[in-house]
Amino acid sequence: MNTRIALFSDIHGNTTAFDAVIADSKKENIDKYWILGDVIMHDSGSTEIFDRIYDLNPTVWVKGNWDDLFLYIYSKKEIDMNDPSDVFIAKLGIDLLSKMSEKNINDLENLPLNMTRTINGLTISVSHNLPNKNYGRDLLPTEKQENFDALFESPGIDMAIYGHIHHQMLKYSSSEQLIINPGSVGYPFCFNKNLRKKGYSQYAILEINSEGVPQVNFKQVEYDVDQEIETAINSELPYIDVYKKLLEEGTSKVHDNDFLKEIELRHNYRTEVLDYINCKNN
Ligand SMILES: [Mn+2]
Repeated sequence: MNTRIALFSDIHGNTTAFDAVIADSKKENIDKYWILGDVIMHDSGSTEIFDRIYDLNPTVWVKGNWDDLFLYIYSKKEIDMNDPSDVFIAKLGIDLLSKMSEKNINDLENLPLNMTRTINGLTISVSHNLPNKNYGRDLLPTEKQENFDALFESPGIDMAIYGHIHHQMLKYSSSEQLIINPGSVGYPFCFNKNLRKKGYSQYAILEINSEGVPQVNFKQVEYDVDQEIETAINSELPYIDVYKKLLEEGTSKVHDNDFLKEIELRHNYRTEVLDYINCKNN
C-alpha cells in the first residue's frame, strides 16, 4: 500500500499559514502527519497551534531550536539583558508561556530531537536540523557536502528529513542516501527575490509506494498575510514590526540588534522581562 506523509516544519506560530496547508493537505489523502519542530514563536496562536497539531495526531514530532529557546525562558536559564536579541526572545517567550497550557509546555519539553521510522522498507531519520543538534547553520542550502553527510551517522538510514533552514530542498549524501527538506509553513526564506513571494506557505508530501519507491511533492500554498498580521495585532504580539517584516518582505530582523533595541525601548519590554525574571527568582 502507498503511504502518503505530510511534512510540516517551522510553523513558528503562523496560524493562518498553518490553516492553509492543513486545508490543502486534507485534499491529498494523507495517511500520516510528521511535524519537524519550531511550532511556536510569533504567536497569533500558541495553544491554537498545539490544538491543530493534536487534531492532526502526528506520528512523528521533533523539537526545534526555538521550541528550546522558549523552554529556556520557562526554566529561566540565563537571559542576557544587554543583548536585544535575548530580551526579544524572553518577551516573546513570556507572552507565549502565559497563553500555553501545562500540557502544551510538557509536550514541548518531552519532544525528542530525532525519530526514526521504517516505511515500506525505507528507513527514515527525522530531525529539526542535525539528529543531535537542532540549531546552527550547518545545513544551509549552500553548505558543504560533509555537513549533510552528518545526517547519517546512525547506520541503516536511507533517507533523512530535516527542517530549520526554511528552504525546500532535495539532495543526496556522499553515499547517495536521500535528503529532503519540506521548507517552512510559517515563513519561507530565499535571498533571491524572484523566488520569494509574499503570502506563500510551504510543505511537502512524501509518498512511498509498496515497493519502497519514494516520490516528493513540494507544495507552495497561498494564504492571507494581512489576515495573519491582523490576528497577531489582535493577540497583542510583541515586536509586531519584526513579524511584519518577515511576512511582508521576507526579511528577518531576529538578529538585527539595532532594530530590536529600538522596539525594546519604545515599548519598555526590558522592564517587563526584568519583572518576570525577578518574580521567578523570588
Ligand atoms: Mn529552527
